[in-house]
Amino acid sequence: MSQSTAKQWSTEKLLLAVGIVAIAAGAAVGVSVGYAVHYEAPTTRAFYLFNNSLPFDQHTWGIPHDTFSPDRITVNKGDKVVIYYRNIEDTTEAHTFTMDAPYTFDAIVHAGQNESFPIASSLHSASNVVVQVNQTATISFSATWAGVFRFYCAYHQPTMTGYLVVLG
Ligand SMILES: [Cu+2]
Repeated sequence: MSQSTAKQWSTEKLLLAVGIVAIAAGAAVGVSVGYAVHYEAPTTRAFYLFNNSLPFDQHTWGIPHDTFSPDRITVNKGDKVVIYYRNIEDTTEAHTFTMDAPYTFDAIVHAGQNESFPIASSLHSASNVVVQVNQTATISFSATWAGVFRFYCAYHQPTMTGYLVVLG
């Protein structure tokens, strides 16, 4: 009896069993780490946001060629969001960063291409900030509400639109 049992556990089966146990253990560790990361304390998440121009004729297509890059910002509820918004136009075209209720933000607009240049303007609890060519804006707010929220450029609709995804 014991001999036949030993026969059943051939090297191949033993390796298979060890493999399955290893995969199961790995998955358990992965899930545990996933939960630990998911429930970690709120943190500050920084993003660099740019305007982008797609290479098509706006008059032919009847829509602006402007878009956001990136056009998705994903955070956890409770995070502090900091967006470094840059107008990298090669023409004298302004863009806005605009959000609808419930989100508002604080924004500091810098006159030059980086934050060391003198401040052009400062906004508190704004829902719209205009950034001229070569200007940058530091936009910050807390991700208080979970859900999917549109952010957009008021001058280039409907194409220059992005979404803030707040995981609850
Ligand atoms: Cu725009």
